[in-house]
Amino acid sequence: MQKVIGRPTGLTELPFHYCPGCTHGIIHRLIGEVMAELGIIENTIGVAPVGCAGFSLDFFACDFVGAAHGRAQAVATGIKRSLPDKLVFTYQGDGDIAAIGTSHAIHVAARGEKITSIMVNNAVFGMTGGQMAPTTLPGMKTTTSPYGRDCAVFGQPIDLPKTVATLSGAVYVAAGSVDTPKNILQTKKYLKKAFQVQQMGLGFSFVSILSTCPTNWALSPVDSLKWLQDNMIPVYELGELKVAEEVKAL
Ligand SMILES: Cc1ncc(C[n+]2csc(CCOP(=O)(O)OP(=O)(O)O)c2C)c(N)n1
Ligand code: SF4
Repeated sequence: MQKVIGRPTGLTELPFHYCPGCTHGIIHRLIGEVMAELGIIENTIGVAPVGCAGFSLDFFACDFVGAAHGRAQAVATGIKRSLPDKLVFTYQGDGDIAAIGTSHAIHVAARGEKITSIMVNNAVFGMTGGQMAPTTLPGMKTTTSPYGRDCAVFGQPIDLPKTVATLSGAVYVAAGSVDTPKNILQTKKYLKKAFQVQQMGLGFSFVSILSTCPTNWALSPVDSLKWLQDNMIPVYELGELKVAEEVKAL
């Protein structure tokens, strides 16, 4: 029988060990496919911090470096500046890039570092047990906000891609989701364009992706997708949030 679909060459053979229904694996697959289609696996270096997102370094077939919590973009900056011909990307959770790593997220965008950052937004700190993150939704119950996020005390969620889009060195900013086949395919297009922007040396490219955490949301995999659709998509606008003039020609 002819094999019509298989694991993309951008991924290693190791089976994912994420919780059932966790969409980190879908996002991994998209990045693996994009690296294979662009023919860049051998020339790419990924950087992952800690968190469930940090497990990614086992799964991608390119070179990978582990960084401290929140510091992936600083490490990626150093790698890219010393090896400018390499394609360098970071793969970070929202708790990582929008909390402890916020300063890097702002400054790499302001400086226009020629790297690509991918933020996986599941609205909580996943690995450590589902604590409230800067991305936690208003009223959302987490292990550290058992009565729901009180925005009068903790402020409104940070929509990081929108903030990054205001900075001049960020030339491509997109926000995707992996809740439906349509959104998965759309997110793949954003990821591909983000890598192409880096190939062209145009500036900083950033893709934020809405993702599930069924374990910490205490929902089934299917209910998690529905929860993401009903609660996250109304808060976090999807689409290409910034396409600079030089990127439009791509
Ligand atoms: C300096 C430092 N502070 C705190 C931690 C504990 N820690 C490990 S993973 C993590 C949260 C990761 O959450 P997120 O970035 O949202 O990724 P996810 O697990 O959801 O993929 C934290 C706080 C750490 N390892 N190092
Ligand atoms: S804890 Fe959440 S983010 Fe981590 S693997 Fe499980 S479902 Fe995914």
